[in-house]
Amino acid sequence: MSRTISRFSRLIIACSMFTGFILSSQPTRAAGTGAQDIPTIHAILTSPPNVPPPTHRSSPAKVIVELEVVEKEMAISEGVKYMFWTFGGTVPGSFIRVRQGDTVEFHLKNNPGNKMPHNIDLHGVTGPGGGAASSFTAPGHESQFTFKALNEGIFVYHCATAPVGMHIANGMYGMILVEPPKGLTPVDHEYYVMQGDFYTSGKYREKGLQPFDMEKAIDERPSYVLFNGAEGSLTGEKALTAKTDQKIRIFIGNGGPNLVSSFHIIGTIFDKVRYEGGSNFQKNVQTTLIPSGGAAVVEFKTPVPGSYVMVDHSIFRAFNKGALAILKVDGPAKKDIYSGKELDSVYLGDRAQANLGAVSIASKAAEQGTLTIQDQINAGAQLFAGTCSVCHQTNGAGLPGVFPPLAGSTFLNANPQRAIGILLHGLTGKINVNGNEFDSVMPSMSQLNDDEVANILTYVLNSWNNKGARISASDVKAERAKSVTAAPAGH
Ligand code: HEC
Ligand SMILES: [Cu+2]
Repeated sequence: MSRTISRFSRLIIACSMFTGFILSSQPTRAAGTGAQDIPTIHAILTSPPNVPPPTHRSSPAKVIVELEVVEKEMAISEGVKYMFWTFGGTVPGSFIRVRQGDTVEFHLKNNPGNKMPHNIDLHGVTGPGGGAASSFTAPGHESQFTFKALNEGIFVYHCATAPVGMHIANGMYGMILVEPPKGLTPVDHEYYVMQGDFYTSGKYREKGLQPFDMEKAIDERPSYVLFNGAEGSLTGEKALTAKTDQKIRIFIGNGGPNLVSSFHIIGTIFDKVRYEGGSNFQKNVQTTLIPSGGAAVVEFKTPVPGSYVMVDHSIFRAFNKGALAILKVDGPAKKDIYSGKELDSVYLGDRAQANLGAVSIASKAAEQGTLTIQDQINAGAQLFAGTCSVCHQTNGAGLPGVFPPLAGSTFLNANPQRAIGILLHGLTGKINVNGNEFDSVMPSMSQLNDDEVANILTYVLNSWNNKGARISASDVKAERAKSVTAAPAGH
């Protein structure tokens, strides 16, 4: 689970491992720089969620930054691909760390395999365009410009090549930290997280390679709102980690292009927030606002172990567009502070799973035309856990008088195909299940795609003494095609 670090910094790490140094770059004397003979240093760049080590310097240096723009296809969600444009091969781009007073010699390279010209506007630069005009670079070329880091703070950088919104929407943003002269106070963990909104022509989680949708972007109707560029980039095995009582610092940015983030970590209170990335801080904060093209530094620790869910508290974005990440804190229970009984699954939904392995196996098999009923059942089991079990319970038994049982359900087994309509349109009114009357409301689950509905129902129909039918994605498609205004399944 080693996280990828840019080629350049891997080299540095390799060197420092051999020489036994901690991660820090080797200063050399700059030849002939005139009056000020300051050391020249190659910046260590890291991929998210990693942050380069502190500069540990008490005086300014000349810092060389080499950043390569790479256009590449990556997963934006399970079974969903997107052509990202990146600074350093990741979304967000490589993290840069310098010190106030440093002179930064910036090299922007545009990979020869790329199709588009790009440039960079760093919000930490004082000068027109933040570097944009001087860094405009065609594929296969390299630009160089130099700036002095006058102000300390955490700053967003982004591409500013027309159409600017499209370059940012495709993932072209990252952050540069300009340390104050005395550095930041030491902590146990520093992490790098950035939110972004994404506009695919398909709906949320619609499978396959999804093109960018300019109209949705202009209308500010994202299909995804994500931390670190992909759904699940910070959950399961990739969750951020810490131990109880450790000090955690997160550099949290927002690339936009459109949305403002209401950043919150469920179950923690930020001890300190450097709001808007500035030099003042606020104490004891629940939710902090991160403007588009802005950032904050949040610091906290937690004495209580468990999974902490990071969200954009504009909450549909978290549960229906992907803006959800996990911080896993290990350590002994602290019953005096919190009694226990974790409710992760309620918050996480289908993301509570470490990864949706069975779901991706099923979606690959469906693409290749080799989908078996067992693939569907496995995938359906994972999806049921997050989508249906809150009401119908993990064992399908339901709750008396409130949620009808799916286990051995006379209602379900009498007409399995009818259940497709129930999932797509919801169900209200009196029904009789296993001799008991229910008169309640099931909300529409129409956010599920055709494969998901088919797999969930196939799982349900083949579990808990149900009679074993199989539902296909084309059955669901046909049902969805019928007018949505048609009455839901009859009782
Ligand atoms: C928010 C709670 C809730 C969720 C989530 C939910 N249901 Fe339901 N479901 C209900 C309620 C309530 C009813 C009964 C509605 C009525 O009384 O008309 C129901 C009825 C049903 C029925 C018909 C009755 C029966 O027991 O056979 C089926 C089938 C069903 N749900 C399947 C599902 C599946 C599959 C999912 C997940 C995709 C799901 N439900 C998610 C609340 C829920
Ligand atoms: Cu660009």
